[in-house]
Amino acid sequence: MAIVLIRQDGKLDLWKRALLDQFPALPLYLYNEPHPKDEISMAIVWKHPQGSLGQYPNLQSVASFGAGVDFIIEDHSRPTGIPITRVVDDALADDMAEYVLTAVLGHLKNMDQYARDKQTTKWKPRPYSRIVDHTVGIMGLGTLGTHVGKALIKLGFRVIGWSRHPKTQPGIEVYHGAAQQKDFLNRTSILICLLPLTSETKGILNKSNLSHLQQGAYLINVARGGHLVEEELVPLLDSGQLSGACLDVFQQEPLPEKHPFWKHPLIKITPHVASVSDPKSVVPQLAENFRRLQNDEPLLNQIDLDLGY
Ligand code: NDP
Ligand code: OXD
Repeated sequence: MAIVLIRQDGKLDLWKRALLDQFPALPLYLYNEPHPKDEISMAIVWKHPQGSLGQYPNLQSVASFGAGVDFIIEDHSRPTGIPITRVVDDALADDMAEYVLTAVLGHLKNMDQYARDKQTTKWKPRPYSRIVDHTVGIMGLGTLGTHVGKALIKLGFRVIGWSRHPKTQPGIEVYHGAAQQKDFLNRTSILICLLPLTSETKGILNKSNLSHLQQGAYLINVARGGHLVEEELVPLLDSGQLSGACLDVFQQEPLPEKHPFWKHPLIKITPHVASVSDPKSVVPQLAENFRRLQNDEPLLNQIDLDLGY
């Protein structure tokens, strides 16, 4: 039994070193080096080449290097029914909360506008809003959404959430399911998307749904680019239905140079860095799952294969 690491973003060696530093005996191969395909029982992947999982006849589990698994679900070359695991990690959740707090507070105090004013040496005080003026709505109240919600509550924000199943979360009024989506959106002045990308959530940030938000609402998408219908965003900004958007994820990454989002003054762009898996912190759960696989024990952080998250 052995592990193959598959990612194409230049971080393969970093992860290999991190795994072997903490677990020197792990039988580990990189996908772009010669390796015995029939020995591979676990693939750890991040945006791997689609179809590449089909080369491993004895694959027993696929692990995501991150929290999301959409790119694994999409790869139908993997053996059906094998467990898929994802990262659940305190550092990842803290990083996400810090990113979202930065975006939210920057929006309240017009920080993007002042950055633009600086470029034209414009001295122009602008009206700002306060924490008490806002209701933050979090779409996707799972591991990360809940952690972000708690951080916002600590600062005094009114926080509401939306999930698939009914749930109680102290300090957060939770809406659930399609039937309550509109009521949730109606109350929201700052929307944070922290949903997994699935067939049900694809395109959920569309003109119709975003039109239910409070007039002048602010959008923060830190989930996946596929949630946003990109061509519908600019008209919503230009009409004033949305006052701005902070986007960390895009349908195509890197965002193409000619994409209209780059030049739009009300769109803040970051290059998929809201929270990045930290090898030191994440390696123990990956190694533990390999141990469990070898011992035929249930794996940590498995997704529900039917729901796709
Ligand atoms: P979880 O699986 O813990 O939470 C997902 C949440 O979404 C749950 O509350 C779930 O509801 C809800 N949900 C799923 N489908 C629906 C639906 N159809 N209708 C309503 N609610 C739904 O995921 P995480 O919090 O760990 O991560 C969320 C996403 O964040 C990841 O999938 C990834 O795409 C993204 N991410 C982005 C990063 C970045 O740097 N930009 C970094 C890390 C993650 P319920 O609780 O009822 O099941
Ligand atoms: C993740 C991500 O899913 O970084 O972990 O997007």
